[in-house]
Amino acid sequence: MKRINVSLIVFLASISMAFGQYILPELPYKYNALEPYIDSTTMRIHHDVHHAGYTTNLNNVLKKYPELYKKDITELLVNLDDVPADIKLAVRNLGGGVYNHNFFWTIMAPAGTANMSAKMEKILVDNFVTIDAFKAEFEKAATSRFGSGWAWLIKEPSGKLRIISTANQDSPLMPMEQVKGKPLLTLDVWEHAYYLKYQSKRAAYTKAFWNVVNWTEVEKLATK
Ligand code: MN3
Repeated sequence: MKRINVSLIVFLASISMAFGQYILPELPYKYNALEPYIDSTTMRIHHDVHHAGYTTNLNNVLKKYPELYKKDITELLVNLDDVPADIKLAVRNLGGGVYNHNFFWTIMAPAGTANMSAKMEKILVDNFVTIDAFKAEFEKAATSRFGSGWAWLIKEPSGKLRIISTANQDSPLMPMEQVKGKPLLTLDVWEHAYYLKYQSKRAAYTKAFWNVVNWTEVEKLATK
């Protein structure tokens, strides 16, 4: 069911391009589906206000250069250096916000519904020695990011998995990032992602996140 929903999001996103605007994808689960780890109110505000805002504002910024609507969001960010200078920073921030949230929702699932398979476990152990070491490094990337940003598990062009963090709405797709790769997993560490439930306890939010990772989706990305 979840897999179908993710495909549906991708399908709807491609339709939207035909109409010339980026669309806000629906969440692939209900607002309360990630309770008690991520609360319903946070999910509602995060998706309906923050993510919606990035999408609307990106569409507004691109009105001046409507040919850019033809690119899918990944293409827009990978080729950020081709974006006209007067809107480049806005596209970096808003386009990053659109892509990062689109992706973030798809790599989470209700607790217990998309557990880590033996195959996925082996991939992580091959790269990080133990699952605990993998989690510790990811948590460190999430908690040590100063201010707002994202923690990522990426697959480098060499095939090696690596953990990084990015500032603001930057992503590992963008040309200015020193370490680039295909995103496999991410965690939003902006305060709007956790403050209602966890207040300043970003580390507790980061640990709770492990309960709602969609390992089925992460494995699919890691193996294709
Ligand atoms: Mn966010």
